[in-house]
Amino acid sequence: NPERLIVTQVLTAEDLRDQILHHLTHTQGRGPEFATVFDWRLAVSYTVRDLMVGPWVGAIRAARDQGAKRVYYLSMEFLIGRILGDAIVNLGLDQPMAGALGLLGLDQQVILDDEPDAALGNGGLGRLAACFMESLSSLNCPAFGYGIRYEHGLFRQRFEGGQQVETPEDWLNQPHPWEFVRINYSYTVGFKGHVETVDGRAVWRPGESVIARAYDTPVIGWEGTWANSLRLWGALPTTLLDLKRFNAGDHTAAAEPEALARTLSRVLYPDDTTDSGKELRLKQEYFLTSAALQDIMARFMAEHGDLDLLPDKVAIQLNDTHPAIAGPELMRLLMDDHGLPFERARDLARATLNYTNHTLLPEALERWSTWLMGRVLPRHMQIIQMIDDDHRKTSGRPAHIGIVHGDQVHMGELAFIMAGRVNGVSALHTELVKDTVFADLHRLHPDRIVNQTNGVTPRRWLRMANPALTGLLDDTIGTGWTRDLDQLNRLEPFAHDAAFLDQLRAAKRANKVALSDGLLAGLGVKADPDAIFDVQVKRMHEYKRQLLNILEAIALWHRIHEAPNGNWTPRVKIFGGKAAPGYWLAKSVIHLINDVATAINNDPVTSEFLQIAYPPNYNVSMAEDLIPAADLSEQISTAGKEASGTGNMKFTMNGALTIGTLDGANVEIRELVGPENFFLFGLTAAEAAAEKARPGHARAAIEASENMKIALQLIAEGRFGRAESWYSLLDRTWNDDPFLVASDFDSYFAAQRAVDRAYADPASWDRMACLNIARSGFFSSDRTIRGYMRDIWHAKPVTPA
Ligand code: 26M
Repeated sequence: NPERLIVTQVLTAEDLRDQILHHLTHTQGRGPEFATVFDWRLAVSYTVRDLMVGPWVGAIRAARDQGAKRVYYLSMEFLIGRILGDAIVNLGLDQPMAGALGLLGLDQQVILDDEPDAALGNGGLGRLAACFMESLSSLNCPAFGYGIRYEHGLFRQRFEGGQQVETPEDWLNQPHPWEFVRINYSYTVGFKGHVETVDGRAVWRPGESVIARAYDTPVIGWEGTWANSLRLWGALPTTLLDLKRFNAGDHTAAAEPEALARTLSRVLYPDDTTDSGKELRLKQEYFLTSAALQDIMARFMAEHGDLDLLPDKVAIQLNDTHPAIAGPELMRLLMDDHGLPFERARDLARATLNYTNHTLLPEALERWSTWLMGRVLPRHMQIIQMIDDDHRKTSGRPAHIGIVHGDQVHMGELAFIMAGRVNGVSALHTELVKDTVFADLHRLHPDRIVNQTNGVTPRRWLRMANPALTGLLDDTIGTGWTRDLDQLNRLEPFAHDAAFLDQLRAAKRANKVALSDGLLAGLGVKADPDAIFDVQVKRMHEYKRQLLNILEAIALWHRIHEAPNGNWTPRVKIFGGKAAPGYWLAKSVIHLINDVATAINNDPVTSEFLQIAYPPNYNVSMAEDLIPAADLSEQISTAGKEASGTGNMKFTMNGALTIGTLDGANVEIRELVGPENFFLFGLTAAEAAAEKARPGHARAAIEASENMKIALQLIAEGRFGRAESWYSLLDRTWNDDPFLVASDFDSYFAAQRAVDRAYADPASWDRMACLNIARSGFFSSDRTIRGYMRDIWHAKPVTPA
């Protein structure tokens, strides 16, 4: 068994050096004296990849040989980030690789930083999919991730005059060493055309089609014994050129089949909430779903061949409604290709499919016009109508709920009705899903909605991103926490151990010094490592309330000015995040933060107490640098709006304290770490809903708050760039304030002053930080995946032969 030999033996630095030199010469085609950082990085990557293949092939073979149930995670986004560092950690190669690179005279950090992020996602939903893939492998759960191999991931962000400018991301402009192209795993995906009836069976004759080609990336689990595949589909034309048209002289039309294929997997849609109703987006969603389901059915039929077994052998998870066309598509395959009657197809599909909801925001719920759906996917539109009619008849539901409303198809309702289980992503969110968006469907199907609180992988977000803290943890409680994060509770006794707390502080300080150096070099911002590092990193959105944070900075700045000799706790506020290109208001907040930063950072009166840094182009790799260096985690969304959050969990396990509302998973974080170790502020979800309904709530709250008034006034006076720039923002805050910035302002400002006082007492702060780490074990995505395996997928781990 050739591929297993390599991993079972212990590799020395010399072994790895030889492999790297081998790949440099024979794969990269370079002599060491001519090699660039890129050449070396590829040689190192191929060396590491070689070690993943054995466990990968072994896992695929074991799952097939044992006839195991497979989990299929369908997601339009996988926000992976870099792969090399994570693979080195999971394969346990840290030590010998450091040695090998030392022997070659290479700087490991330089090599790792050369890898572009795989940024095939917008934010939380895409990063969750990536953490899940890693946990599925770490838990030996046989699984495939299915997604799209976007040529261009999430746009890159620059600031010009403080404003966001987007440029295309181009990660595939260079070889991607982690993927294996599978030219024999190709499926045809059709669009448009018409539906015929042949021998009493519906036959869809698509008017156009593309080929979906599989690109597989192994995802190696902790300790390198199992790897699953992330299978990303790239689009290819079915015919390269319409020769008839070309010869007739119509060269543009001749290239038409190629044009669709070239655009389909070209670019990730950069919205993280709103649905723009675009035909290409619908086509992308169907492209992913159709290719995945054809692949799933081909594997299932080859292994089992008996459709009755489908729910026993296949569990499909829909990451939000983006792949919700899977319901009608699976029914189409079962009815039109396999000849099953509607009811059997429906029952099999429902026993196989599950749906995760990630948001309650009404503007984020996907809807397609029946016109567009009928034109792009005519057979699916028929099946959707059949599903809706059938559901009305069998559930006795009231007339006002359902999938098709007037000329709109509601993808949330479609996903719910076609799913065996529907889940929310935090305890609070799941209750709100039951009470709001799906209240009616929940009444009809009271057992369908379940909770699976999100989690994050501790391998990437602790062991890899925070070597300083990892070293301390390993020395103090052993390494077992890496696979069993609950073991962090062994730190509890050390919360009163002064020597340990000093080491904890030293680890945090080392991370802050490294970040401080980066901020100085990259932005010219002077961040004192002894100041509070106060970090808010996430997509820019009104409900996440970056505006609340920057208004607090303005008010604080004003207070410091009033008493420049006061006992202020020095603070560095760090922001990171992108706005959707068409989200005008979110972009205006970016502009405001940048202009406020310029004014405040250059103010000699306050500069030792308050600095603001907003490094552009926040991404997974930047998160890996910022989160381990944070003292304070800003989780300040309007209660009831953030489904879960996952950044909040990463900060907690890296020893930052949270200032936050009772929203999403903050509720569970606070319960677990203890309310005395969490800075709570703001209205509850119920109070916020009531406040919003009160006419004139914004104006009343502003008038009642001296600090809020001052902050708005300073903006309106033009203290941070031209006042006209901020009119819309100010107008919305005074007159509408839909996310209750004003209502929560005083409570937030007071909580921040409590943070100041707490930070001024290092022993107490370090104890709180220690307890946050010790009690964060619940937020491992291993716990989340075990929950899905038990409650939703009924899947079991597999032992490789
Ligand atoms: C929709 C239409 C067109 C283009 C893009 C979209 C779209 C893309 C991503 C819509 C929503 C998208 O993501 C939403 C998201 O990231 N939700 C977050 O999910 C996390 C994981 O569950 C939660 O932790 C966050 O609270 C939630 O906001």
